[in-house]
Amino acid sequence: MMTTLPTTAQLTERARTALERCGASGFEAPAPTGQSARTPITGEPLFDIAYSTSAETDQAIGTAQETFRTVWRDTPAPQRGNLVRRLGELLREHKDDLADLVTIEAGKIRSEAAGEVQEMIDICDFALGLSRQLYGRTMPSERPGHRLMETWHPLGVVGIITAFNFPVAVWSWNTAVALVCGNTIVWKPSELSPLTALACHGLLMRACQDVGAPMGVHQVVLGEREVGARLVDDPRVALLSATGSVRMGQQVGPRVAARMGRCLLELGGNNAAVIAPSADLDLAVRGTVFAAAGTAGQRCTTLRRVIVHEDIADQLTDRIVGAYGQLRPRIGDPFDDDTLVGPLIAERAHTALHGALERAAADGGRVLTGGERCLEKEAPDAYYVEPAVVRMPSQSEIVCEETFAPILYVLTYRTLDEAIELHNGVTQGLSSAIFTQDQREAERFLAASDCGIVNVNIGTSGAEIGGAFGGEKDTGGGRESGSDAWRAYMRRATNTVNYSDELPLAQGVNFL
Ligand code: UN1
Repeated sequence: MMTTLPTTAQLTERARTALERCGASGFEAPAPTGQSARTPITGEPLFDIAYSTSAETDQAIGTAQETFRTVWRDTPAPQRGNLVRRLGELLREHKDDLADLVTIEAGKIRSEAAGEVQEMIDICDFALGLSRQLYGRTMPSERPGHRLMETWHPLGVVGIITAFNFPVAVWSWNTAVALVCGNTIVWKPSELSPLTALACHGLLMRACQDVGAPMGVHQVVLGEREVGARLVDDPRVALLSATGSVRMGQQVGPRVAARMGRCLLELGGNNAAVIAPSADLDLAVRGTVFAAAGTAGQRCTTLRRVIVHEDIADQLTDRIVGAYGQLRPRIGDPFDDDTLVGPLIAERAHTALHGALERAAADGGRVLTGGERCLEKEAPDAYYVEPAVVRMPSQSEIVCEETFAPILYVLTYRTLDEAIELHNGVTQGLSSAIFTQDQREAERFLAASDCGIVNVNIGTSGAEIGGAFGGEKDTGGGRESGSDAWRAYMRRATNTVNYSDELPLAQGVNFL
């Protein structure tokens, strides 16, 4: 490691400045309540954070519902778009402030933190355009003098639960789209990233003031799972959009369904890349290393499995291991421009990494590189690790699990059918890739991968906001962000309008 880590005092000051500039203030030194904002850079607490009580959460949902009913649902969509346009401007102005907070709270390296804020700006642009394009269809009616059409209407209060790893972008995908669709929002961010949430809220409140929108359109509630559970169980929350683990989704989904609410789930992935004999190995190596080791392996789109043809397996793994060697001196302070791998979010991620490597070894896996903890002396409460590559003899149980840490399992195949079977042989279905120059192979994979995202000659992570984002199977089936994902945030009404002076019944039925 070539640089020393910043101190917690320096990070606290940097966070305070960014928060104030984003319109969030009043932070105190951490009290011994345990309810504090922390930084994974040093593993130490930054500020005291007060969790929302059940009365406060109840009130937040009530205010959001009231604002929906009295103002927001009747505000024309292009005017709602104007709020999102202003938010996009403020995000451009405060890109560095928010990126600072993302680095401080999630440990992301600078360019990835800035990239995350860029996704927010992009979705605001997208949602602004969308505010004039919430199209319904018209269909030919079977009856004369009748018009058959669909119209789309706001749902009500949208509850958003987000994870630490994309603390601001996932909120913005949901919020920008939900707002132009006419909904109001109650957001419960991860308890690991309350500061970024308060900064986003501050900017959105400023945008509301600037354009004359009601501030009640957005509420933040802070806390752990009990606070999220209130959103899950409250019948006033029309749609619950939740990002996190499969386990979380398995609890949330049935509870929301039991009250006939709507759910949009974006859960874990176990993303794989098939690397075929014809692959451009330069692309394959770069694509693999960024997708597997970027964000310290903590994206839901992180590449966790490489399925490589046996003829090129040794060559490819040697090159990947070589590239990982270049990462090793660049693990550390995420604020340093030379750093490529920042810290894991917390101790439990390190424990999970360690446990997974042990299980992989027990299944006959060979650790080719990585897995060691770094900077332990400098920051005993922070968890920096060398990204690991493990050659596996088979797709054993541990390979089928999502370990939220930088471990890349390498498996080999002989026929494309075999590769596809391995690829689809896990319960998650988020993102997938094939590296090949054979068009037939690429097309076969595009059709056969059972994931929500299927790429050719590009890694599994780093999706653009223009497409619909999400996955199948245990990943939950939800779609967020671009394309027609907006439909999840609205309800559809089918309308038949009779402009004739007869009342013909459908299907030719005669009655009275
Ligand atoms: C996530 O990790 O929760 O495709 C979202 C990507 C990012 C979003 C990841 N645009 O990697």
